[in-house]
Amino acid sequence: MGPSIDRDVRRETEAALVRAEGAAARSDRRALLKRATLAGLALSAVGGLGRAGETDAASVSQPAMSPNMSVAVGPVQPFVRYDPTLQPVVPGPKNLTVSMMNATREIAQGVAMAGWTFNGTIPGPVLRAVVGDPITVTVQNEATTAHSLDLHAAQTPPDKNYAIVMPGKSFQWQFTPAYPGAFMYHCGTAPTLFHIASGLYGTIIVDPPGGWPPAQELVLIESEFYVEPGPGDVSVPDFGNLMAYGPPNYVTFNGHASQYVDQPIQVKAGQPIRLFVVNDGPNVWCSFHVVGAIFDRVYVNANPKNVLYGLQSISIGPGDGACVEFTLQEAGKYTAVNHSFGHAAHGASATIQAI
Ligand SMILES: [Cu+2]
Repeated sequence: MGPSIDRDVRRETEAALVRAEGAAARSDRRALLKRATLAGLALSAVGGLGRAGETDAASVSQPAMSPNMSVAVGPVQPFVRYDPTLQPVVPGPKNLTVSMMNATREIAQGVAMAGWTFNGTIPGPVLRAVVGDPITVTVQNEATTAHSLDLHAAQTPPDKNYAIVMPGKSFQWQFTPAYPGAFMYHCGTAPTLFHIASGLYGTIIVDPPGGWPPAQELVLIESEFYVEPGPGDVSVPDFGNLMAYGPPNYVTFNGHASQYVDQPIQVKAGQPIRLFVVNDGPNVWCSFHVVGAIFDRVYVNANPKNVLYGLQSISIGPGDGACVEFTLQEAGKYTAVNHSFGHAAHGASATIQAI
């Protein structure tokens, strides 16, 4: 663990501990400290948020109550299947706008979670660009808590361009992606763990110069949810369980535990499939496999220079991505899973129907 990562972890943990102070029932501070210490986190100044340059994230919109209460419970939005089809892109300048919004959405059949979203959906919209595109990013915070946008496709000082954006404010910056890939984006506001688990995550696909050969292009974003009962029939993110490294309640592809089992992803048999898989975590590893298929080619991080052949599965850690290419020669129902089957049993399963 490098010094800067160590510092980030410590900062997040400190902020988390302070936020948790008001949540006496579930998030006893001493227990959290003990768990954090057992986890080997160096806590030089637990509860101390006064260091220069680190006060903004922690001091805004941090009511003295459970962090769970900082998600706004609203009416449950009607379920809409997240379209796994990847839209094509052409090279050129791009304007990418994301807006943070409160929303209460279904994450599994009959389970609605009050959370935070990019553009109203969990995951946020799939963004796509090409290496060399000049990209203008606009971040609009329409939610009620301070948020930010961390774009893994960029190389930029995070303290400058992954800035905290206050509710009602917006922020704009530019970058030009240098590497192709299937990248995560997420809110980076402390505690990042809580902001990702509350729904603020998505993916940006950066194509190589010249693009990819024709194929049926799909995207699956794995993430997991940790929830506890909230007001009424709505669940809320379970901050205590998150901090305790507890098990997730649901592991999902594209934000819903059973959407592609209930409504399979349809593809054409005998024609190549290119599937971008991004693991947005926040914690769980993905051993991605398609039952009945072998990946002809796997591109680590979805960069065509990182090619592997004939794989049964590909390991994708949180905050990482891959591109898998395969062809389903015979019609039938094939199942994409996280082959760590405890996670498949909790929702990381999708039916791909070849017709
Ligand atoms: Cu956030």
